[in-house]
Amino acid sequence: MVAIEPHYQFELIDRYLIVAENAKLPINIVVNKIELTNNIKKVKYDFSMYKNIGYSINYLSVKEQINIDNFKLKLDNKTNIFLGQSGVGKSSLINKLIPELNLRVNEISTKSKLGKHTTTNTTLYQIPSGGDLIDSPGIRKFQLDEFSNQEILNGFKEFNPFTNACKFRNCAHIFEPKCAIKSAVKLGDIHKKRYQSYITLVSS
Ligand SMILES: Nc1nc2c(ncn2[C@@H]2O[C@H](COP(=O)(O)OP(=O)(O)OP(=O)(O)O)[C@@H](O)[C@H]2O)c(=O)[nH]1
Ligand SMILES: [Mg+2]
Ligand SMILES: [Zn+2]
Repeated sequence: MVAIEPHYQFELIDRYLIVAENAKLPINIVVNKIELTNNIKKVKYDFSMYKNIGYSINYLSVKEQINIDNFKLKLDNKTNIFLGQSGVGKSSLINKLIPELNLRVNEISTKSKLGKHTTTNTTLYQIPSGGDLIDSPGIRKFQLDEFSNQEILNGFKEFNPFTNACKFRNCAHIFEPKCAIKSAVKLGDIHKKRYQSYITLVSS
């Protein structure tokens, strides 16, 4: 889950995707507080990169009740976990979906636009009609320390069809010649931003 405020960051989204892909979980990307943008076209353009990979993007406003009922249908009778930066509205959304809960939520800072780490524990709540919602604390620095470079690569699922076509079997897709991933980036089959994100994450 990301939001217009605090403003979404692609590298952070990619970190969440790596975790979820490696856990082999079905993924929904949620963009909350959509009523705060005056340029929805730009927002949709930004997320077209993820849509083209095959992720489903859900534009919501918990505050203005936009798209909530539609989104709820995707959660019914499943166990769902909400991951995202502090202040994006995870607890607010869960409150909207299970109104009798009344979870604590908190204004984001007017100055930094960052959340205040209101939720401190990961807790599972049952949807009365079936299914569960798991609220989690917004993680300040989402580290991938325990992930190998191969696992990071697996998190970029659109790279997968190309990896066998590299000249070197142990290609890391960074400095090697005749790298199929790099060719795909040049041809526009892999988005430049995603490739840059991959390089940053495997080098850190
Ligand atoms: N403008 C606007 N504000 C929203 C929306 N959804 C939630 N908020 C506000 O965003 C702030 C943060 O919401 P929380 O639900 O506490 O965020 P959280 O993701 O649970 O944050 P942590 O528990 O700190 O990880 C609150 O002031 C909410 O009222 C929305 O759709 N639009
Ligand atoms: Mg919370
Ligand atoms: Zn390669």
